[in-house]
Amino acid sequence: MDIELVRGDITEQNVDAVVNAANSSLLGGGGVDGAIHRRGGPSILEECRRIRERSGPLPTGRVVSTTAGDLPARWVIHTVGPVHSTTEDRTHLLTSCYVESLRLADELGARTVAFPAVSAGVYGWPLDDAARVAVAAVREAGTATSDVTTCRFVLFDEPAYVAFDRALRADTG
Ligand code: AR6
Repeated sequence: MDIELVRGDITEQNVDAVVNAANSSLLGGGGVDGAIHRRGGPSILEECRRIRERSGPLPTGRVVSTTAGDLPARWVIHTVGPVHSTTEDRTHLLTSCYVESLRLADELGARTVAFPAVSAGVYGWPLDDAARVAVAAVREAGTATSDVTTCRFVLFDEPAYVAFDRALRADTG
């Protein structure tokens, strides 16, 4: 599996699956979540509502998929990153977001997957650590996926891009 870094907007990526940094309600929010629902149109929220009615709130570290509405992708994989904590190590939950997203992408038959820096915005995860955890998780999970050939990290600003670039160079697999 190839790992790519792109500086840009995740809603503009021509990939099979786009990962959304959602919250447990699945009913939308700001950041990546807001952008995906805004650009993808109301069908994504409608599907999220149905999932929510059927299964309740989505626990941290877990994933569900919907179609991608008007986005240039086939699916949106919604995951809930952990809020960063200074008193408790929640790394395993952040790792789970990436591992479970790739597992679900594989199940859907997605070959290309775009990730944002999950938890690195509103949820307050320090950028360098968020990048390190993300890179290690996809490197590890990538060896177990059969269909996914490309994992693209889409970083919205320069500091995020630099942090992921550094993490990728440090973790040579
Ligand atoms: N494309 C790519 N990256 C983006 C985009 C975009 N269009 N917009 C923001 N980012 P965040 P979280 C970056 O806050 O920390 C929402 O309200 C952003 O700069 O979107 O997991 C949800 O509903 C940052 O580096 O996600 C939840 O309540 C990264 O994406 C909560 O925020 C993640 O920032 C989730 O917080």
